[in-house]
Amino acid sequence: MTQLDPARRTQVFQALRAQHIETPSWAYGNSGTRFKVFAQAGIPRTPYEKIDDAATVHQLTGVAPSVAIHIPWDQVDDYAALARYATDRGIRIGAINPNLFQEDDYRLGSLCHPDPSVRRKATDHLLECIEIGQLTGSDVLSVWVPDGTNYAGQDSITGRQDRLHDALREAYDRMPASMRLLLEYKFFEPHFYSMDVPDWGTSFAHCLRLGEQAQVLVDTGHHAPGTNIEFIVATLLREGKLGGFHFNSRNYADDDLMVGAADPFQLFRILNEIVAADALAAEANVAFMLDQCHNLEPKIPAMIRSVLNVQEATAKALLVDRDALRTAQRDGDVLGAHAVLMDAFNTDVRPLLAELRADAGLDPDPIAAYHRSGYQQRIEAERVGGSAMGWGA
Ligand code: LRH
Ligand code: MN
Ligand code: MN
Repeated sequence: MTQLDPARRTQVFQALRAQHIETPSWAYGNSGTRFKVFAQAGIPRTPYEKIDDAATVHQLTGVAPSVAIHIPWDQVDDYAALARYATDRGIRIGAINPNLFQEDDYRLGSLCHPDPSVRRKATDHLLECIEIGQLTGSDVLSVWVPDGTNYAGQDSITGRQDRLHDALREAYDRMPASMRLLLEYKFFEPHFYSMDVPDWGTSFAHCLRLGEQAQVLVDTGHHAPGTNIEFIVATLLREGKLGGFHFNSRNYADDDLMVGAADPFQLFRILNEIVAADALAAEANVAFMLDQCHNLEPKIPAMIRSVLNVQEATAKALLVDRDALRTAQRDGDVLGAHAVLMDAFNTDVRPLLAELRADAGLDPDPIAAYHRSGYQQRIEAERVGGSAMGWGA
């Protein structure tokens, strides 16, 4: 790597410090596949303990100051107290994720269900989550609509879109001005003929109708193989409609593996679009959230690894020589332009990030620091007899 001059180094460090990566409460709990959940030792027994784990990840990495929650998995009696608990530990509550997929009533859908009484129930849940957002100081309602059909003719595609719009409209109109509704899409699963929000275009269309506070959420694992996700990201950024990410890796479907594990180059290409559009800092309002399940690996080190992976991809994207890239692109220098990107991608940014952490008074190696901290031994000793929440229930 060519040595960064001091001014450039400061710029890159500032940009890296400005990026916040949100971890998901559910990734601290036990998870598995539909075949088996392998329980781990030391798993949080309450939403409070999930916050403890998220705060630990933030303490060690310095860039994960918020945790997304999932309702009702993280249901508590007093949400303001939950938010205070988080603040006391140096983090805050991030996105509120409604759960529209675990009720018997939702067999034929939630917000799109043909029966108005089921739609009412699902819409009320969104309203409840908006209230929870207000109580916890969250500014993001992150909606994934698991609805769809399994067979052609099962229901009216258009009718379902109309119902979806009506429900989202009601929720949107209830949100305070400080809140955003992020609409996540997923091309298949749990339904196998049609999903009601299968792609970014459908999400975008709904968000456009709803208004400025509605934006698209890109879960990297929710695309057909071969999809050019960075193209979607660039397009949404142009339209001011990129609300945020659910980062994870996938080899086959919605694998929810650690971000940057399966395809670090894809992650770099995505972050490259973010940096090119100057959308890294908090003011750009792009939420960098993780949405993963650590079925085999220990949860907290896996989460730290994931945060570091996003940070590494971001650092590489920041190292792209934008002037050289523009010149090569303007000159039609195909190989030259590509080489500019690859030079940045092939740079080992780990020493740079170690320096960044040392500057901030952090251990340069957060995973080693975690193993040395004794936290894992402590939670394994303390958290006995706890039941898993979410999928592990
Ligand atoms: C759906 C999804 C969505 C859910 C989360 C638990 O596959 O990505 O974001 O809320 O998983
Ligand atoms: Mn997701
Ligand atoms: Mn998913």
